[in-house]
Amino acid sequence: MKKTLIAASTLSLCALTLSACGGGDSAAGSGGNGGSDGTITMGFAQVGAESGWRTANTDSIKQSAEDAGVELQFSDAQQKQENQISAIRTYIQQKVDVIAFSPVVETGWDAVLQEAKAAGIPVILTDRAVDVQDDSLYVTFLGSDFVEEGQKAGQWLVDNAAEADADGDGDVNVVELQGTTGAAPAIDRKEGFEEVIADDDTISISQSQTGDFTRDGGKQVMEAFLQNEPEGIDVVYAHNDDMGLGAIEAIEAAGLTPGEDIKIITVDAVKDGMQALADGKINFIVECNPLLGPQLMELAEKVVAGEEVESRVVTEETTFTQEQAAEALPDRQY
Ligand code: GYE
Repeated sequence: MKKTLIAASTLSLCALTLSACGGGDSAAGSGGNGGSDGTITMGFAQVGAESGWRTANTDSIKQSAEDAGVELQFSDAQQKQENQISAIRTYIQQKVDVIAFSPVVETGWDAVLQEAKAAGIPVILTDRAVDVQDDSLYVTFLGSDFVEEGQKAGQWLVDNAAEADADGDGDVNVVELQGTTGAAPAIDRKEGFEEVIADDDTISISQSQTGDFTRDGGKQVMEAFLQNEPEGIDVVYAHNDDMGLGAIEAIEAAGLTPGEDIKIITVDAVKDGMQALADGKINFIVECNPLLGPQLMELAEKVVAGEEVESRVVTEETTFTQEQAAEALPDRQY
């Protein structure tokens, strides 16, 4: 409440004097309140261009900024935390009205977020969460519930365990392709999946490694998994479609049939993944919506205007079987 009052009075002062109104000592709602013509400047520090999901996410943010008349400063960190930190520092120097970013990993953000707070620039987390001591270092977090996504993947496997046991030996042997080490979706998708499969003692994970959310990474790690266990892998659980698509290439190169000899579960539901699902090469996909741009711009406008926003905004998502993918594909936007 106090924050709203302070922010509201800052806003009316700005309206009266039409000054730049930068500065302030709280992260929430005390940014530049837009330029003198009301235009909001947003600095966005993107993770990279590692996957189809990320490309769709970047397109959504750029398009929504244009639609909302938000002036966007955009940077691509090539999956490196130090690049993201220096982009955020540049945005602080430029005195943007609001900073938004999708943190490549969860930890190591305290210092730079304190600098943003000291400069009075509000921060919105999109897509991925951070692990910081002080939650007032960001205003809100817009993105999926990754633990729930992992649970949905695990639940499909529990429900289809008998069918997934392709070699019929009574054990469902899973290999896991993890996302980027230390990233929120990698940590949480693993946790949610493990929690649910723990209920079924026929299911276990024999090998688990990062493929860094890339197609190439998924392919290489799957090749190694197959070398270690030429027989007996029943299921691949990939933390995104791209790694699952890479695994398909490795499985086919080993003379096996993806979707039959080895079942594949992935997360994202981007077009290429949905096509492979409809073609029978993937067995189940948990959706993760990358179209966060419109909600991000709405939140940014509110935050810059000093309005209260929810501290957590969760995106709504579904799941797809092979039949559902074939039906949904023609209208799929990404
Ligand atoms: O699932 C993956 C991307 O953070 C939700 O990052 C995002 C993940 C997405 O590289 O494909």
